[in-house]
Amino acid sequence: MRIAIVILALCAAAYAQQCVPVPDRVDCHPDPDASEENCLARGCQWCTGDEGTPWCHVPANYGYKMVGTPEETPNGYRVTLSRSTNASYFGNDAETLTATFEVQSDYRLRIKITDGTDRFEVPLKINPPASEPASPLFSIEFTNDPVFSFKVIRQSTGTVVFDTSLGGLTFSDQFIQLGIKIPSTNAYGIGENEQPSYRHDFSKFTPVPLFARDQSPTGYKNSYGVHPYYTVIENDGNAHSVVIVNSNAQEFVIQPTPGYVYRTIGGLLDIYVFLGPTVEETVQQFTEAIGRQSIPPYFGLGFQLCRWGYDSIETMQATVNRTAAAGIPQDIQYGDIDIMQSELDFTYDPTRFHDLPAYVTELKSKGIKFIPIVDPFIKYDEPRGTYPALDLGDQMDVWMKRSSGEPWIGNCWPGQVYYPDYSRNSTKQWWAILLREYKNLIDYDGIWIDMNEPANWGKGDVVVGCENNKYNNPPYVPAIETRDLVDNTACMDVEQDFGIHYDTHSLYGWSESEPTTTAVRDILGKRSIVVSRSTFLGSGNWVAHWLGDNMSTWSNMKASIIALLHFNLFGMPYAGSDICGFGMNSNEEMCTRWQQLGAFYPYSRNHNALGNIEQDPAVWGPESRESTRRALLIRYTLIPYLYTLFFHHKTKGSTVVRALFHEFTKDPVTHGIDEQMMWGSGFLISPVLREGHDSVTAYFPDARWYSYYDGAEVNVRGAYTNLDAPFGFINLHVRGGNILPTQEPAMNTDASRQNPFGLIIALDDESLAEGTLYYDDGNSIEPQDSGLYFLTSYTYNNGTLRNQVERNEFSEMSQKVLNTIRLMGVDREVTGMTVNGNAHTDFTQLPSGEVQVNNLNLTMVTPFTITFQ
Ligand SMILES: *[C@@H]1O[C@H](CO)[C@@H](O)[C@H](O)[C@H]1NC(C)=O
Ligand SMILES: *[C@@H]1O[C@H](CO)[C@@H](O)[C@H](O)[C@H]1NC(C)=O
Ligand SMILES: *[C@@H]1O[C@H](CO)[C@@H](O)[C@H](O)[C@H]1NC(C)=O
Ligand SMILES: *[C@@H]1O[C@H](CO)[C@@H](O)[C@H](O)[C@H]1NC(C)=O
Ligand SMILES: *[C@@H]1O[C@H](CO)[C@@H](O)[C@H](O)[C@H]1NC(C)=O
Ligand SMILES: CC(=O)N[C@H]1CO[C@H](CO)[C@@H](O)[C@@H]1O
Repeated sequence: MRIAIVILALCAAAYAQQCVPVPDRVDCHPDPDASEENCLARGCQWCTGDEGTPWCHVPANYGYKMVGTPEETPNGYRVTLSRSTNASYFGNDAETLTATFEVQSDYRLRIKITDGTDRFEVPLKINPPASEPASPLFSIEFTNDPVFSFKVIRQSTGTVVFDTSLGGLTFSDQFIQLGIKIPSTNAYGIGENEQPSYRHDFSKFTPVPLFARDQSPTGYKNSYGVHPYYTVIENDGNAHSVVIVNSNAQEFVIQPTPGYVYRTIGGLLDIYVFLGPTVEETVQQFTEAIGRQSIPPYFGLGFQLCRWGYDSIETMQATVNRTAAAGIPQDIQYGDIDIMQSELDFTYDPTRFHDLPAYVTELKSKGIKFIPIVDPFIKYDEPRGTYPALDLGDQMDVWMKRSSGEPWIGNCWPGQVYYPDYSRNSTKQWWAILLREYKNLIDYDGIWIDMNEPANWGKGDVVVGCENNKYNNPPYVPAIETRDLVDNTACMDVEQDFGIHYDTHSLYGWSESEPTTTAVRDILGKRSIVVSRSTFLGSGNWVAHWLGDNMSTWSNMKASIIALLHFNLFGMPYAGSDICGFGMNSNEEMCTRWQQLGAFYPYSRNHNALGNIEQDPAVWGPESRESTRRALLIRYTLIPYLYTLFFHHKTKGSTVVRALFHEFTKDPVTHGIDEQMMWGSGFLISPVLREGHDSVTAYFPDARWYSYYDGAEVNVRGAYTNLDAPFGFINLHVRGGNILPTQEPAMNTDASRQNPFGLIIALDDESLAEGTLYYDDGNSIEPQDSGLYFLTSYTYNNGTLRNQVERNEFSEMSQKVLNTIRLMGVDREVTGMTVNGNAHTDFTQLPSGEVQVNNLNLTMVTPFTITFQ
C-alpha cells in the first residue's frame, strides 16, 4: 500500500477578499435573512451575482490548517488540524480536529473527522471488507493551501473522485460543513425525497435536506427516511460512491462546481468512499459495509392488495373476491388501521371486522397471506387495566421520556400517545410480547410498521411543549420542511437509551425495525415481511420499504421509478410505491398504466387512502382488468428470475431493479434515462407514463433486444425508438445474452410454485446466452446461510443448452420439471432438436423466429443437453 502525500507550499493571504467564482461558492448564510451586513458580520465574503446563487459565501482562506505533516498509521494517515480563522458562523467551533484516513480495502476508504470530544456516533454496525488492502485503487493527497483540503484520486486514471477544496471545513458543536468537488455531473442518490430526475441537476444550487418526516415525497422535501449516499459515474465510465454516516438533521447542496456541500448539525464526519470501479460494484461494496436485504419470502414477490378505508370486512372480502373473479393473482391482503378497534394497536374491531381471525384463516387456505399495520405509539389515556399494550408498557418502562423523566406525549393515531423507545431492551421485549399475543389473535404472515419517523400531529410535546434550548432551537436548521426540528415530531431533548432525540430522531424507524423483524421471525419461525415507512442506512438488513403516501397522479407514477432506483442504490431493493397512488382519486387510464408498471416493482402493492374512490384492479372495466391480469401473469411467470436476483443481492449486493447505465455505463445516453428500468441484466421495462399516450419512446442500448411477447428482435440498437403501447399493453424486452428462468403462473405463488419451469433464452451477437436459477422452500430463514437451497446455471452455446447444478439442497426440487423453452434470436430455420441425444418434436417456430419448445418434462436437478439443428 502506498499513499502519496503532496503538501503544496503555503501561499499566504493572497486569497482573502476575493470573490470566489460563482459555481464554487459555498453559501455562508444558508439560514434565512442573508444581507450584506449579516454576511460581513459573520466574517463571510459578500459578492453579488445571479439570483439563486450564494452572494454571501465562504472566503477562500477560511478553514483549518494542518499541524505538521500527516502522520502514518498502520492502515493510513492521521492529520491534526488547527483552526485558521477567527470567523465563527454558528459558534462553538472546534479549535483542533483529528482527521483519520483508514484504507480498509483496495476499494474502501474511511475518513473520520472529529474534535476529540464525546460526540454522537451512529450505532450502525459496519461490516469489515472481505479482504485486506493489497493494492489500493486510490491515493490520497493533502493540501494546506490556502487551507487544509484533501483529494482521493483513482490511481488507474488520475481522476480526482473526492476533493474537499470547496470552501473550508467548518466543525462546530452544532454546524459541520464540508464541500466536496466531484469529477462529473453524472451523479445520483441522496434520499429519501422526491427528485425530478434520477440524475442530479448541477445547473443550479439545490439544497436536499434529510431528516425523517411524515411527509409525502414532494420535490426535495425531507421525507420518511435518511440515506446520505451518492454515486458518481466518472467521465471515463468508472464509478464510485460515498456514504456519510450521520443521523442528525442534515443537507446536501447540489451545486454547479459540480459538487455537494454537506452540512449536518451534530455528530461528526464519518465518510466512506467506495471505488467500484463499476456501478454495480459500488453498490456491492456499500452494501457489504451496511448490510443487505434478506431474500423476501416467495409469497412476498406476489401481488399485494391494500387500502385504508375498507369500511367493513364485507368490503375487504368483496375486493378480494372480485380480484379473484377477474383472474388477477393475489398473494397478500393487508389490514390498515380500519381493522383496529378505535384505532388501537394490536386489536381488531369486533363489529365492522367481525370474524376477521376466521377470515384470515380462510384467506390462508386459499393461498393468500395477511399483513396488518401496527403504529409505534400507544394511546396513553385508556383506562388502566383495559389495554394490555399500555399496562405492560408502563410496567416494563418502555417509553421515551422528557428530561423530567415522565413519558412525553404526542398526538397521533388514535389520540394522545406515548412513544416507545425501541433502543431499550425492555421495549424490545415488550414489543415481542405484544406481537406474539397479536399472532394468537390474528394469524398474520408479516407486519407493516407505519408512522415511525416518528410522526406527531403537533410540534413536540403536545402537553408541555418544548423547552427553548440548544436542541429544540439550534443555531442552524437545515432547509427541512418548516425549518423547525420539532414540527410533526418529538421535542429534540427527549431522552432515548441510545441518545438524545436531536441525534437519534432519524433512527427511530430504523430502531423499530430490528426488534420487529427479530420478534416476527421468532414468532412465525419462518421468513416473513416487515415493511417500514421510515428507514435509515442499513434498514435493509431488516425491512422492506414502500415509497410512502403518494398521490394518484401521472407525475408521481414517473417519480416512483426514480425512487425505486434510489432504494436499489441504498441496498433496499425490496421496494415499490403504492400502485395507482395513495392520496386523491385515481382513474381508470392512470391506474391501468400504473398497474402495468407496478407489476414490475419488486414490492408490488396497490394501496389507497380513506375517502378516495376504489382503485383495486378489479374495480375497473374489462379492458383494464385484462391488462392488469396480463401484466401480473407475466410477473408471476418471471418470479423465479426475480427471486434469483434477490439471491444475488443478498449474497453479492447486486441491485435487483437497475438503471440502464448499470449495464451500459459507457453509453452516455443511458446516464439520463429514468423512464425505463431493468430487472437485473436481462429484462427491460418501458412503461407509458403519460396520459393519453398509446406509444412510448424507449431507448435500446447497443445489444440485441427481443419483445417479451413474441420474441421479435427490436430493429434498432444504441438508439431511441417509438413503440406501440395501446391501452392494455406494456413494452417488455429481453436482452440478448440472458437466460431467464420462469414458472407457469397461477393465482398465487403457493399455486405457481407447483407448476413446471421454463426458460427464456435470448441470444446475443455471438449466439450465446447464460443465466442462473435460485430456488428454495420460499419461507425458511436466511437460506443462503443454512445452505438449504437449489442453484443451477444454464448456458447456451453453439446451438446447445446445458444446465449445471451448483447446489442441490432443496429436496422438493427433484420433483420439479423443466417443461418449456422460448429461444429468441436463432436467425435461421430450426429443423429439428434433440434432448439428451433423442429427437424431440414438440416445438414450433414463430414468424418472429422464436422457437417454442413444449413438453420437455426434464427433471430440474438432472444434467441435460438440448441441441437445436
Ligand atoms: C484572530 O484574532 C487574533 C486576536 O485578535 C489575532 O491575533 C489573529 O491574527 C487572528 N487570526 C486570524 C487568522 O485572523
Ligand atoms: C366472497 O366469496 C366467498 C366465497 O365465494 C363468499 O362466501 C362470500 O360471501 C363473498 N363475500 C363477498 C362480500 O362478496
Ligand atoms: C441489552 O441486551 C443486549 C443483548 O442481550 C445486552 O448485550 C445489553 O447489555 C443489554 N443492555 C442493557 C442496558 O441491559
Ligand atoms: C458446433 O456444433 C456443431 C454441431 O452441432 C459441431 O460440428 C461444431 O464442432 C461445434 N463447434 C464448436 C466450436 O463447438
Ligand atoms: C414426465 O416424466 C415422468 C418420469 O420422469 C413420468 O412419470 C411422467 O408421466 C412424465 N409426464 C409427462 C406429461 O410426460
Ligand atoms: C414521488 C411522488 O409520487 N411524489 C408525490 C407525492 O405526493 C405529493 C403531494 O403530496 C406530490 O407533490 C409528489 O409529487
